[in-house]
Amino acid sequence: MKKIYFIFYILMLSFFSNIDAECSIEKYAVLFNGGYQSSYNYAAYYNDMRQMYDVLLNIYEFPEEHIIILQSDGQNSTNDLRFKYANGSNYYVNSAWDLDTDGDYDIESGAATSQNLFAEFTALSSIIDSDDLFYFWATGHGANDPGVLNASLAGWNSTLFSDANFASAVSSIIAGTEIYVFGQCYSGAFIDNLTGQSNAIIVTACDSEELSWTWYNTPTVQYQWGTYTNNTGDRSLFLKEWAKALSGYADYNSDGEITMFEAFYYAEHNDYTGPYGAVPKENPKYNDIFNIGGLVTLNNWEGSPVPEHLFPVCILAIMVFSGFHSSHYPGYPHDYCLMCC
Ligand SMILES: [Ca+2]
Ligand SMILES: [Ca+2]
Ligand SMILES: [Ca+2]
Ligand SMILES: [Ca+2]
Repeated sequence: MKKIYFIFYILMLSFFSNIDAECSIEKYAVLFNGGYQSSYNYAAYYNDMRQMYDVLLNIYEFPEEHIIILQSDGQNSTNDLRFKYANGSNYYVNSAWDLDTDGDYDIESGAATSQNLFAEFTALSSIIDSDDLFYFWATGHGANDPGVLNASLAGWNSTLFSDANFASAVSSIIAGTEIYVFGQCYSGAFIDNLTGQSNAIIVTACDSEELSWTWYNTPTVQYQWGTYTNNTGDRSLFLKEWAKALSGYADYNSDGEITMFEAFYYAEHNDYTGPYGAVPKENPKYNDIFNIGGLVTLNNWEGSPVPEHLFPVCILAIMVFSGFHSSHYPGYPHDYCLMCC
């Protein structure tokens, strides 16, 4: 009889440890600067990347190992980044691999080709759980493909990732909430392909038939690590405002959280060539068919373990909602955890 009790005890221990693992709410990001070729890989994109990485790492505390960065030619020492002198002539440098200058390389060794991006999505699809947050962000170039609402994201070495192929690749990633941010030209064309992703919020710098814009004529000033308010230096106009919004500028209701909706509102209204700014216009787009953007933030993904006194509630929830996964409301991790355990 004691043996039976012991086996039961082991089974229960195993059960609870599984609950804990399944309740682990984690956040993952892929940051992408395809660059296309060295002559098209403007300093603005590199600066966009450094700031986005800074925001995720230091403000939202994404684990460093959960931020996958594909940047132009990867860890290849060939000069790949184009700057302009004040007289208009170009010069090229090797993009830094250690973006935050802490001594560790932050970018992947492989180049930011469409093939390597596809491989990263495939790898993540077996890691990301249905209670996790997935954040994809891209800067760089885009191509307008034949047909209606068709476009591609440019990768290194002149590779292209079409909107349809991109959506197909990320369809294997099933996270609780997915956020897609595109800064490239014609990026609005990605929205129709991605609306099938569960709990996806899609943000683009421009509409499907529009160009997006960057500063490219501030040759000697690079983005200064950690200074979000720095408006000097080459930057993509929409992505600069998006990063500023997330770094603290967009808390319109002063509740201490910046939702995706707040961030978009700020970025759209402060985009220099946006609908409220100068010409030429880019019209940023926001798609949130699950109506969760007013709740989703990049915070609150600490993977709150279930407090012991709630175990009985979790077990009851499993029995009642067997196989059920609720919509993801990151502002309320405890509520969600009760539903998914
Ligand atoms: Ca290089
Ligand atoms: Ca580093
Ligand atoms: Ca499309
Ligand atoms: Ca707020």
